Amino acid sequence: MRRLSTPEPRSWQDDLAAFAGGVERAYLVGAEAQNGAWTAEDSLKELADLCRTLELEVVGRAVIRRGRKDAPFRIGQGKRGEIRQRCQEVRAGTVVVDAELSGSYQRDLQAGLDVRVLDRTQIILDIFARRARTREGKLQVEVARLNYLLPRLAGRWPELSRLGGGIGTRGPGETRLEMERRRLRRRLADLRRDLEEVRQHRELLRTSRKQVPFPLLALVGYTNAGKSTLFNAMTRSEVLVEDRLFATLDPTTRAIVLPNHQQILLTDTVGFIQRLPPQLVAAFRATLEEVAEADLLVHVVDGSHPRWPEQAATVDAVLAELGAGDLPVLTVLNKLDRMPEDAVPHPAAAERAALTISALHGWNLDRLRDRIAQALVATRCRISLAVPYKHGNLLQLLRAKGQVLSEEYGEHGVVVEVEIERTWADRIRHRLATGSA
Ligand SMILES: Nc1nc2c(ncn2[C@@H]2O[C@H](COP(=O)(O)OP(=O)(O)OP(=O)(O)O)[C@@H](O)[C@H]2O)c(=O)[nH]1
Ligand SMILES: [Mg+2]
Repeated sequence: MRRLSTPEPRSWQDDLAAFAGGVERAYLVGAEAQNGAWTAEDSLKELADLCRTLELEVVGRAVIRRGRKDAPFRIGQGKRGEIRQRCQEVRAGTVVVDAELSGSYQRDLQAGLDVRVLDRTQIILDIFARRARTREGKLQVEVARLNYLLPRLAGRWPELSRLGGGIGTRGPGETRLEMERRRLRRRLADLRRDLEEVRQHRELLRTSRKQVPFPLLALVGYTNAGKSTLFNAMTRSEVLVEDRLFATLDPTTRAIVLPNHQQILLTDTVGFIQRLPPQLVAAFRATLEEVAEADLLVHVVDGSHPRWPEQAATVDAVLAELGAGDLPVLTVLNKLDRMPEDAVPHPAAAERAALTISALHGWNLDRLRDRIAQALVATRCRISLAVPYKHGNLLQLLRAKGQVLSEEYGEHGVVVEVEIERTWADRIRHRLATGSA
């Protein structure tokens, strides 16, 4: 078995490269009463999928009891002995815990179990690191990983830190830790600066896209629900589709034409998951927030997943957190081909889902296109606005984004009656009110 209590301190670059290559055998440990209706077993199944995405071979699992739902994740001595023995029997070199651990508890467990211990957050961060393709995606993931690592640096060099005990002295351990922290903070500052540059460039692209008078529709949903498959089917593209979690990280946008000849932009986005690590939400906020700029969301749900209502509720919660909670949503239950024909529909299905489809087989996609066109009509409103002459560009925007019904030229400006997307009406009203034309 691999020894882990190596005295040689690992640098954070080693951590970033921790999974590069090699199949490892992993033993999973979950806790009861995890998250609302999710059972420990459901959550462990998802963790197993996450591990497989990293080519970790799952060779066993255990569930620990927890007194209270919000109690910290702790493995008692007896259970530790059991898990340690199981790991030896199944030759597992890694234990993956279905929780986020503090650095000190992770080290404590590692010593007690005599195997490498990883937590759920690390697994998700590593998947994101592998999946990131664009420069922005890569920078964001690295920021998230460094933010995970920073509070966990202390105690990494226990042999050395102990030397730095005396008042006024700075032992070599402490110095090493401080050095490492400084290095990390400097790196974070560099990354943030690079990100800012990339974002300014993207902001330009976004602004120019906004001049295009097409409604924007974003596909959102739980990871592996079939968003990219649907995106490909509707746009005849070949975005990466995989039976793996978080296949898509970087958003892709394409134009499509609806049956009523209306042209729209469709965006494929990153999937969500329960307990999405906060470091990732923070780092990806800018990308994720673009979802909030859509005119309509199509929420793709994997209807063949036993926990789809919980997955859908998770997606609702993340959307609300991103400020997209009020956008109009069209929910579709996907993977119709996998749903048993005689299954009794889930009570949530009728009230939530507008349509049942199979993105893979192209079933009901015509109906989906019609529903999208209808929903887009419903997102439009008729407004009358007085636009001062100095805001000529807003007048142009109104003409581009909406359908102008009448224009009356007065002394101070033009009174325009227009039919337009609600989101655009709000944006233009806001710009008129603040004078930020
Ligand atoms: N049986 C069946 N499988 C489907 C259907 N739609 C998608 N899939 C499969 O589901 C898996 C995930 O599909 P993706 O399109 O990559 O899912 P996604 O929502 O983009 O996932 P992430 O990018 O990871 O968030 C793939 O193996 C698809 O082939 C469907 O209608 N029926
Ligand atoms: Mg995808």
